[in-house]
Amino acid sequence: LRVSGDSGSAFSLSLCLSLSLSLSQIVLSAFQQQKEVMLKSSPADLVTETDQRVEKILISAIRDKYPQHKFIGEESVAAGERLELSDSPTWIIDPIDGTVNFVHRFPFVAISIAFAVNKQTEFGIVYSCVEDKLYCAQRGGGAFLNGEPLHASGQEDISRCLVVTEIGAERDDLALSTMTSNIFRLLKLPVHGVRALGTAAVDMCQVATGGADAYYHIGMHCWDIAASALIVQEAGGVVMDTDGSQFDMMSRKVIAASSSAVANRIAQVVQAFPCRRDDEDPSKSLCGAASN
Ligand code: LIP
Repeated sequence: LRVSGDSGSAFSLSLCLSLSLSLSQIVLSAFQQQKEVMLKSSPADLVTETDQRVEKILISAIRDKYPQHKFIGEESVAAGERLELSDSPTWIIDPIDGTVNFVHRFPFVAISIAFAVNKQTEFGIVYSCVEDKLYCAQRGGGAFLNGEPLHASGQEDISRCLVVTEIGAERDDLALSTMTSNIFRLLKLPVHGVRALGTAAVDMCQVATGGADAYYHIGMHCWDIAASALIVQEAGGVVMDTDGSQFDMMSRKVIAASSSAVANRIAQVVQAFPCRRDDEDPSKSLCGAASN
């Protein structure tokens, strides 16, 4: 892997690469074990002791080196920590993306780490532990899979696209009907197919490899996609909001695609159900955005 940039960012990237590789050993040894499963926002939004342990170790190791830096971690936020993306150097962490997969031993689980300064992602890594696939990108430095350069497919014809999305953790009627009708409308375009791996981070990285031509999701969180969004952009892909506006990692709505033509065509077809922004006060009512 080519680590470029100033010594600070190069060291930070090297640090999180070695941390994710060593922490994957904890994920992999727990992967085969029986797990105690806890619920969060819905019966399908799971967390295990391993999620919490990996995040604690990761944040503690980074904080030792960078005590002034800020953190947005999935399980820290779940435990009540305030979620705020400021201009400060901030690490955005999903310790196990694909926790339902992890619980069921479905082999797509990833550690996702992004590093942002002035609200701009400087580098991101997604380590798919069971596959031993390390996706990585530095802003302006390209995207790589296990050290090999990545390039999006460049596909511009929606009828020749393989599209990836997610079922999500929502189980209310509106979210489920919106999610299924989005898939129905895409299949009727038609597109070649629709896939879902159960981890937003690895899903989105398939667009960077060219193995998929688009990914869209409503309801995911910033930690699911902060790293993979940069990986797609650095592989020559396009990332934007499902309403066609500029990508906003806090909006919980995203399209990543091989080209602007495909991204815009998907934005015309998919609708978003109401969901609270990641940086919105949890006590406030759900945000609007029932449709684009
Ligand atoms: C998961 C996402 C996935 C989504 C799940 C869940 P987690 O993240 O990666 O795309 O469908 O509902 O949000 O909770 O495993 O880190």
